[in-house]
Amino acid sequence: MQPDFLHFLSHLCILVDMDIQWYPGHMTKARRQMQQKLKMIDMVIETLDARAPKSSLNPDFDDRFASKMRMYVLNKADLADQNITKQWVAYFKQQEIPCISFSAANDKPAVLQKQIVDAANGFLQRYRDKGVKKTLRAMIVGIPNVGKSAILNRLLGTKKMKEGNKPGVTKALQWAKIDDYLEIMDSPGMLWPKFDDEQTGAVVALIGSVKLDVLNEEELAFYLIKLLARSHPEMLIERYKLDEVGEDAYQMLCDISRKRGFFLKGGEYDTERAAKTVLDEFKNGKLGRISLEVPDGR
Ligand SMILES: Nc1nc2c(ncn2[C@@H]2O[C@H](COP(=O)(O)OP(=O)(O)OP(=O)(O)O)[C@@H](O)[C@H]2O)c(=O)[nH]1
Ligand SMILES: [Mg+2]
Repeated sequence: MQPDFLHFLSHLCILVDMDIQWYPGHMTKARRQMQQKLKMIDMVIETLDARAPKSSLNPDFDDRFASKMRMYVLNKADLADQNITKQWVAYFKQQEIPCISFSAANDKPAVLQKQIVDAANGFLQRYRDKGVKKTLRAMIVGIPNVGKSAILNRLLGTKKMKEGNKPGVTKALQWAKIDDYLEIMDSPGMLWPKFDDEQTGAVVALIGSVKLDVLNEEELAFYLIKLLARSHPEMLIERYKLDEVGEDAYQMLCDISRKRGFFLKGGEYDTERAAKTVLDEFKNGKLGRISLEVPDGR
């Protein structure tokens, strides 16, 4: 194995270790509370990040919500590659899981609301047959920062639910009454105790679903820059006015520091600031529409 690659893998392991330590605490409590409320829930709306539907899919949910109607919302579709998102929607539909791509930032909520009600059609019909108009009660779930609260705000047409571009903003369960016949409970973002592989840890960090310390931020920025240098070099060149994109991620962070005027007091490049900037700009879609995963691989 190339020494460079080993070095790269050890960086990823730092990321993954950190994620494991971050899991307990409020998520354990949230999981217990969600379990208690589950009996009053008819349907579970699982929110995935459209840029990384595979890594943002919590493997614990299959068991935990096995008895409920399920659907997927691929949110932040405005940040993902449109064609790849279409492939993902087709992929989930093939597995007979209702699925819709959505942007809580841009899309009108009516189509999403209809999809939710349609996904529960058989269940609601049984009530209609008895002459009852049932209120559908759903719970929106997903890993942190995928836009659960933002989706509810979009459906409500208000800013009732607290949103923020960092993990762990929603701390408690909270009902959103969309109309007389649809109520959706917001829930805190949930991860699972251990990532299957290093890449999952890195992807989950890139979409802002785990908090990182400074060291990890620089490592993750290397990972992202290497990835983009291969898949979307033109976006790096355009955004950071680079002359060229090379193999050396550290060199590129130096180039970005120079172009942006990020210098430390002694005149050295402030690569820490450049790393933060690249990660933030990716998270907010400033580099362009980028999907990190396609249905049959990354
Ligand atoms: N561009 C874009 N940004 C979005 C979209 N949906 C949500 N956001 C932003 O992403 C960030 C996270 O959204 P939240 O709704 O707080 O995410 P959450 O899943 O509730 O997160 P936790 O409560 O921490 O689990 C916020 O800054 C939102 O404004 C979207 O569709 N597109
Ligand atoms: Mg939230």
